[in-house]
Amino acid sequence: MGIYLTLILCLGLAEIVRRCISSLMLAFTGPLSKIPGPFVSKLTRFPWALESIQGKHMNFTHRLFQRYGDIVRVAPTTVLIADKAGIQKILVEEDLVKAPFFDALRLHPGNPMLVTERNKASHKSTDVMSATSLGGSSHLVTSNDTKLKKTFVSILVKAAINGQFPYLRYIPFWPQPISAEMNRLLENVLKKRDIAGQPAKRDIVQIILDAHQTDPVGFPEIRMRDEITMFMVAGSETTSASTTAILLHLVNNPAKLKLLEEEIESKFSENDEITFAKLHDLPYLNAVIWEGLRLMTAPAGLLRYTEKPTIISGYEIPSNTIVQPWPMALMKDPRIWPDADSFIPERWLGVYKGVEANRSDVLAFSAGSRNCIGWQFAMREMRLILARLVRRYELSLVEGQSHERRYHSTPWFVQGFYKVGIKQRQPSHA
Ligand code: HEM
Ligand SMILES: *[C@@H]1O[C@H](CO)[C@@H](O)[C@H](O)[C@H]1NC(C)=O
Ligand SMILES: *[C@@H]1O[C@H](CO)[C@@H](O)[C@H](O)[C@H]1NC(C)=O
Ligand SMILES: CC(=O)N[C@H]1CO[C@H](CO)[C@@H](O)[C@@H]1O
Repeated sequence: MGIYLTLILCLGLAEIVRRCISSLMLAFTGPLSKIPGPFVSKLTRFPWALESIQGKHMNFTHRLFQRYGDIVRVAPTTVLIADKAGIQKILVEEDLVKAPFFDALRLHPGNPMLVTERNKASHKSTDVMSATSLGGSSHLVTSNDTKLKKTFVSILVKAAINGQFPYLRYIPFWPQPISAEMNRLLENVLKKRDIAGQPAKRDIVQIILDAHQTDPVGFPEIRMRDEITMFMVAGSETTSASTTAILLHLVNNPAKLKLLEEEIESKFSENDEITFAKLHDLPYLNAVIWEGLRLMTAPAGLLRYTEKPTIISGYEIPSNTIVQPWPMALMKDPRIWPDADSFIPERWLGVYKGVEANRSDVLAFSAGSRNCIGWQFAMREMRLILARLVRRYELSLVEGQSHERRYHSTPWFVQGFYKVGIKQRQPSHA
């Protein structure tokens, strides 16, 4: 008996020693050891994992980049990149695969989904742009129901936890990504489809349902349900948070809001005239949207992965490293944007202080083969909401509100909403 116990203890000890040595080797030898970063981050990913889960890492990373430069090692095998060339290389030129993190984001373990697919897949053939709506969920943008928003945000938060600590979800009773509330929402969408399903509705839900009907084996029911759920989350919380952010900047900059009002009123004498098609080319409206996205819609979860050694931002990155572009740094980089922290739609209308703004530097929708599949859809939706709101109401600032946000896949407001004063406009001609 004693001899077995001793043997087990020895083996355990040997394993601990082996792990310590390999952690030390990883920390202090090889190409990653040359990348600047906090000392503890060389040894453990815990501090970074905690920051990511809380979604508070914007301040943290801001300090890191100021201290260490454009490339920082935040965990033994995770590197953040803040410079334009480096980010461009990761997302576009090398178009690196998504990190293993995404495997853990599946709503049901083992069940593939578009968003979590790691390799460049044929998935982009999905004809999302021909869709006209999200299937009844986009009314969330104007809904006052913060409970619903919380349901969506909770999926993003759980995803962040599962991504960092994938084994947790196998603990009995550990909350699963899809809550009962989310399931209820999905059931409602599917039920409505059964009743009203006759006319050919070209929305995203229908596209997914059709995919299941055409190929029930290759695209089984569970996949269909997961994809619809994911589209509801990916499409509505993001669009609503971005629209809110743009409105926030408008009411905080009344002179800019006035210019937008003038543009909308010069083009449309009535609210009903405002349609997707007519909104496409309004210069100031588009400028306002891009500027709002630039300031507030930096995604935090663009994790990519090296499968072979790659040079990024002047450093050799070995294979099997997570490389994480940090768009917030780029989108507010004073080297790229004059008056980087100010809301200046004019920079999108021509040369501003010697610089011409470039949409490629606003990574709200990411870039490369895995960019946002719904970005043009979201743009159309935001144009419509903003134009109609501005046409119908006088908007004003409600003072004293928190602007605090958390960043998971995309940002969200801690208080769950941002209030804007509204007053019905007087008809312009009596
Ligand atoms: C303002 C609104 C939106 C923002 C800021 C946004 C942001 C993003 C970002 C940053 C990514 C890329 C993640 C990465 O590179 O790893 C992404 C991917 C995605 N988005 Fe959006 N999105 C928005 C609206 C939408 C809408 C309306 C839809 C659906 C119609 C949608 C569906 C998706 C899907 C399915 C992906 C995954 C694509 C892939 O994995 O290849 N998004 N989104
Ligand atoms: C909307 O929600 C806010 C915050 O929960 C609440 O104060 C307000 O009364 C609600 N408004 C309406 C019209 O329900
Ligand atoms: C905008 O940036 C992209 C990507 O860096 C670059 O290819 C393009 O030439 C730029 N456009 C302008 C007008 O500078
Ligand atoms: C760079 C950055 O995000 N700074 C923020 C850090 O946190 C404080 C308080 O929450 C904000 O006011 C800063 O803007």
